Amino acid sequence: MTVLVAGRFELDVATPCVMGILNVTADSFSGDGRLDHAAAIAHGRAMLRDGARILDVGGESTRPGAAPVDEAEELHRVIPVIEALAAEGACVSVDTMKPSVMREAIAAGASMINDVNALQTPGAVGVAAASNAAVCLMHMQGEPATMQTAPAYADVVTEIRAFLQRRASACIDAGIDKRGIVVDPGIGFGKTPAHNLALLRRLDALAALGFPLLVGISRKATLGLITGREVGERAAASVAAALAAAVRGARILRVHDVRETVDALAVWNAIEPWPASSPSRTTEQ
Ligand code: 7PJ
Repeated sequence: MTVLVAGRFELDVATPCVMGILNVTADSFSGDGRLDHAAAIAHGRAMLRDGARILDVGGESTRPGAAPVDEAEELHRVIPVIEALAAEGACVSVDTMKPSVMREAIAAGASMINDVNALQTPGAVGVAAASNAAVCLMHMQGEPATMQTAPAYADVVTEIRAFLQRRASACIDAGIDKRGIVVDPGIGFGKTPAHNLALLRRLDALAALGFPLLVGISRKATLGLITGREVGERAAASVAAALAAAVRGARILRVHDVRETVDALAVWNAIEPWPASSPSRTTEQ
């Protein structure tokens, strides 16, 4: 499966592409949150210029221990940003767990729902099915407040693969277009560094589900552990991890450092084209 249908877009994911992270938060773990709408919109435009194919707009931090954000505040943060960037022709994803925010974001022009809770909140699947937005189904063990306390799996790859298959089937049964489903192992969401590395080594097993695979490891703690670097100094580590994920089958890389990641993918692609490689592009229907 090489085309992802997301709202009015058809994204060619035969070659890996980049999703730029646009946090409209005060407490993002990576320290890049922007509560000011104009600054967030400007950053979104810059990521598009740098080669991002999708902008992932989020108003509620899901980092371990983050404070929840109420619905009105989340809407206030993300809707103006989504509206502005979608109106300029961007393929915008909304990073939220709340069905009401999903609905408003789609009305504002979002083409994709990125839910770290894999649309398990009551009402979420219905909102997605009633739209033509793509969905990213991410695995998380536990919930953000407590997920890093004691993550445990009998077999992390098998369990996550089964979970993603189950959620994708539930979405298809509810009427969501299977060409709009993306799956994601959820690096760092109820996982130890060893779990994260095991998943990255076996991404092929998740790619085999047949849905485009999204990986988000940008600036995460596992990279800090490996390099000893603070969160603001993990760009090189993030690019290396994104490239390794792409080589193992990831088709969408969710990153902060868009330009660096796009360049790294382009160089890899020039040396060692991906199977059935064609220039990655997005067409608007
Ligand atoms: C992820 C995400 C991820 C998806 C965050 C951060 C922490 N969504 N939202 N996958 N991580 N789909 O920005 O690094 O890995 S929040």
